[in-house]
Amino acid sequence: MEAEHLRECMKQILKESRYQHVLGVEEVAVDLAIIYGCDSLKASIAGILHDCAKPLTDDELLAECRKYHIPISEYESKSIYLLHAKVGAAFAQDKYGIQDEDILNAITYHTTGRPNMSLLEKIIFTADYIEPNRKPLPRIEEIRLAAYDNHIDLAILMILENTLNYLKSIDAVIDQRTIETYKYYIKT
Ligand code: DGI
Ligand code: FE
Ligand code: FE
Repeated sequence: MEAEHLRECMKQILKESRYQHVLGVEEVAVDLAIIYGCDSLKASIAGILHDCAKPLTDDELLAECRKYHIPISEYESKSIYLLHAKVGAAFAQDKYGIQDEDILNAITYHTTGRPNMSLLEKIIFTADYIEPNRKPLPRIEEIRLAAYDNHIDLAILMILENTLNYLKSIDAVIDQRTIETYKYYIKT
């Protein structure tokens, strides 16, 4: 579980642009860990590994779900790519030797979030969205400011609003977990 080794592994399996995204997520996750008082090594490792199942095709993701006995929700069966999060956590454990539950949960919930996220889960969810290599997104400066200025829950709420608006605009099926997460963070 050495960060440099895991980075090297990701460099091998991810295309260059995705690898740059991963380095960006890692860096922002470490920043946020320092700001919010989270373990920065855990943030680093979760950041490096969060998209480790991203290169898989839909068929490969489904095959891995069978292999690891990962349950597939109704929403995941309609948007198979969502499974890169759960399969990523299974790979983190099985291929990269990660045992820490909090790191594994941060990977599992990095796409939809979930209500009442742990600090590390919040950090990875947020860092995935605000890392500097992302193409321009609505209100991104405002979201970055909130995240770096002690208002991570507000950043999470704005990210969820953006994601829901974007998914509605393209008529995508919205995962119930994303909606539950939004409902939770709008109350905090
Ligand atoms: O893997 P990344 O691209 O770094 O980021 P991600 O894992 O957050 O995935 C982002 C995509 O997932 C983005 O296009 C929005 C989509 N997404 C997020 N929540 C949902 C969703 N797609 C569907 N269908 N339903 C959701 O609830
Ligand atoms: Fe992802
Ligand atoms: Fe990502």
